[in-house]
Amino acid sequence: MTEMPKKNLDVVVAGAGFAGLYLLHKFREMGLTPRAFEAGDDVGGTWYWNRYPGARCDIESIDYSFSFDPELEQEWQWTEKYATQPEILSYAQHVADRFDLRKDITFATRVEKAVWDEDDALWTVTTDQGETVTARFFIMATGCLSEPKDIDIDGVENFSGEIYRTHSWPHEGVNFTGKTVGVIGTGSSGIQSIPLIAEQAENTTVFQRTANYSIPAGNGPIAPEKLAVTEHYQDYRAEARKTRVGVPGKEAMDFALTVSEEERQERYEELWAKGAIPHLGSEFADILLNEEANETLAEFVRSKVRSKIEDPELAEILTPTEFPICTKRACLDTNYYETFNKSNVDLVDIRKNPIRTITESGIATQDKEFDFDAIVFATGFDAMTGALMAVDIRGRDGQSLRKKWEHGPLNYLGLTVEGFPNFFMITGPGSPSVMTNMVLSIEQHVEWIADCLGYMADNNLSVIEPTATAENGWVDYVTATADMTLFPKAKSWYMGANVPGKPRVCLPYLGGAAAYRRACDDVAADDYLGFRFDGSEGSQCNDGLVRRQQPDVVALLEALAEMELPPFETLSAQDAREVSVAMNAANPPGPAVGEVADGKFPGAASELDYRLYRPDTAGPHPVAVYFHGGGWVLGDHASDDAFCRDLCVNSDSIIISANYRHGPEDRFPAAADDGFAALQWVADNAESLGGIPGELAVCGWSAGGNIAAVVSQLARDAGGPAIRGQILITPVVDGTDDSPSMTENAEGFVLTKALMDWFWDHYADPSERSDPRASPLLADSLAGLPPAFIVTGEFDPLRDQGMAYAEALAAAGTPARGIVAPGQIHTSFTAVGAIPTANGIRAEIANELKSCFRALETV
Ligand code: N01
Repeated sequence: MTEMPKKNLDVVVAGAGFAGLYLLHKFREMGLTPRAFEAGDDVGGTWYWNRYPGARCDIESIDYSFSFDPELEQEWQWTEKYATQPEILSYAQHVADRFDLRKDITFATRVEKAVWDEDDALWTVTTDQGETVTARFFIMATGCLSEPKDIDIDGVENFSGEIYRTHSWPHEGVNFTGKTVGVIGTGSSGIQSIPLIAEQAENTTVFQRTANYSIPAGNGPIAPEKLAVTEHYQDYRAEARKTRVGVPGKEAMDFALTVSEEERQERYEELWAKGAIPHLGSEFADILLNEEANETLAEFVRSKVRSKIEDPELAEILTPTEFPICTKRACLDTNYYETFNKSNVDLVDIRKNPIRTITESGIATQDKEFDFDAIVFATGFDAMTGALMAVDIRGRDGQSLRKKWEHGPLNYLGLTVEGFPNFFMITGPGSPSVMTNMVLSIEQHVEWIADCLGYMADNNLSVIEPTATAENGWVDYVTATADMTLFPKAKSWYMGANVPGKPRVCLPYLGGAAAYRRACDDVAADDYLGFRFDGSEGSQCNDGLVRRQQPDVVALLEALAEMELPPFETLSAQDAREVSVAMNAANPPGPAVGEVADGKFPGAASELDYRLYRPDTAGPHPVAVYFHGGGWVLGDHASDDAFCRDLCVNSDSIIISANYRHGPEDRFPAAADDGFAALQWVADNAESLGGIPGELAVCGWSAGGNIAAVVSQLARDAGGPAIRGQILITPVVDGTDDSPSMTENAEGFVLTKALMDWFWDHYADPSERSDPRASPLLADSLAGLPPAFIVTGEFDPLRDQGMAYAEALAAAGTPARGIVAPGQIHTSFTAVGAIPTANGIRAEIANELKSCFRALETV
């Protein structure tokens, strides 16, 4: 028998699904007094409520289970690749019984209100059964997909037949034999249930608004190789924690657009045969970032869908086209498409023939009236925030969570909310949650909170709350992460787009489980960065942002750290070049241009290579001579290929990437001399190259920015060629620089101070570094130079010298504009495809180049 709840508790938990169960177990282990309130009559959460026919998990059962207890892991045997709802519910019940958790759960009781009492530092929690308890901590463990979306179709109340909703299916089941059934909704719930409803019902009519991407689950007994992981479960779990999705598997570093069509198809066939969705979007690194790459997978799935449906018209309606694949949750099915080949199954495309109303006898669309014995609504959830906002949660000064989240769920780490002390969410918005294996994410949250409460106990701290700075920083970071992906392009529940009037923000954090875990761990390791604590001995707060670089930069830095490559400066120039070439080969390609042509030009001492990028528009075009980066040691005319393509397309200009001699073989001023020779040769040959004579600019990145700045000065001093503008991207302009950015960003951001020193050592003697041909900032005069646009990154050692050059040019009367790109590093700007958060700056660079050319202004 359930014991009576204690009135004064350490923790109140709302929900007894997987999250609530583990919280109770964990807190008990810590010697705390927890109590959970659960709206259902039993444990299980999602798996208690969603009992519709065909309900299964779309994460394989071995992955979708707790890892916190090795004995529990070993004693539970899953029977199928994808467990059914009843089996998962039995598992939850087993966990509850095994750890004797029911005695701390009050069933059939919903938390209605929770109010923070400032004076006593306690939460007062009220239930729908009229019960009130107080607790130091209040935790919402109510799940991401538990609050149903309201039915937003008129006339439901008029229907005289049976109404079913997939999320709250009758426990006794439903027998559709001999019945005429209408099903509205073709998300995961609809796609799973429709084949089984259609097996029983006399006639089934499916109302589809948006066709979804679904792949066959290939369900059956667990494959022997998967079963084998249970022999080393803990290693397998450790591997899972290092992944984006929380399931071990391939997370590719290569790009759909760089491999051959043949390889792509082969890999997609393998994915299809696997019948699993977690790694669908990570088969190639660009699938979720690049529409063209995404389209290759989407089209593959479409062709499979078409091949399963006999009637071409039906096939067309069922073929998904409206959103990039994986930007809405992909579905796993068993005979979904095949079901539409049955003569007693109909499909109504409600985009073309919208539902007008539910009538007494069925559904009236614009064109037709349908009579049904039963209607099934598989219309989804008010996801991620719905269940949290269903409870009236009041923080400091009576502030309500509903009000605070009016425009989107402000939160820190998806775990906490500023103004709501001692309040936690499990898998809340702002955490990866639904993008991952939920059980793994639940465990991570429970363990992080438990550690945090342990830290508070050890340090006599009683109240925790995130700061506004940390919260705003995290929300921005989550948004920036989403913005670099294709997710905002879909009207999905991830984006809050399925519920009318809901704010459009990306609800989950899309950076993946592993990156998220690192962020949470970094916060804890840094004295709980971004949290304020109060306790008997006073307050403490280490305020700040857990992630200061752009999300793709963070991901890049983390990936590089994991590779443990030897620093360039510890290698010989030759070895460094080889590593650099190998790294370059792994980069995503740039966009297609009209023409790429290689050729030779006379350098200052010998013939040198160039690569010309011509736009796909009618010429002649203005021309920019481009100088690659690589510290005068690495790289060549082709090494910034993707960036040159991007610049060519976006500026509608010819880009001529000219090589130059490198150190240590050819030291200062060889590179500068070759740069000037390239400029002269292009100016002299503009017309034959397809350029507009006189419409000439220079551009360069890093050491190439140095050469572009230097040749601008040389051309001024030599009386030509005339240059319309200089575009300097994180340029080296001062070999004597010891400004703050050189110290602040000395390590950790790819270009280090040590590497910069190594570059200089390979290029110019210390006595030569003050020469303006090495350090253009140190020139006697910066007047009369071409207008300059200088871009640097916030975390670039060369940031301050770049900005100093912009200021010095402007002070000398040369038009100049400098910008520091927030959260970017030295290598961000040329990393087309790999650093999408720099796309905006790349567009600005191209625009600046375009605006240099007078000819274009008059076109
Ligand atoms: O809900 P959904 P779900 N008129 O929102 C349609 C998880 N889950 O319950 O796409 C007509 O995906 C709506 O149309 P549209 C999983 O994460 C997992 O199926 O908005 N139609 C859509 O077709 C999943 O993503 C599992 O145009 C209306 C459907 O209803 C999430 O839960 C199983 C409509 C809703 O699809 C939600 O899935 C089940 C209207 N007024 C669920 N309103 C597994 O583990 C909505 N629709 C396998």
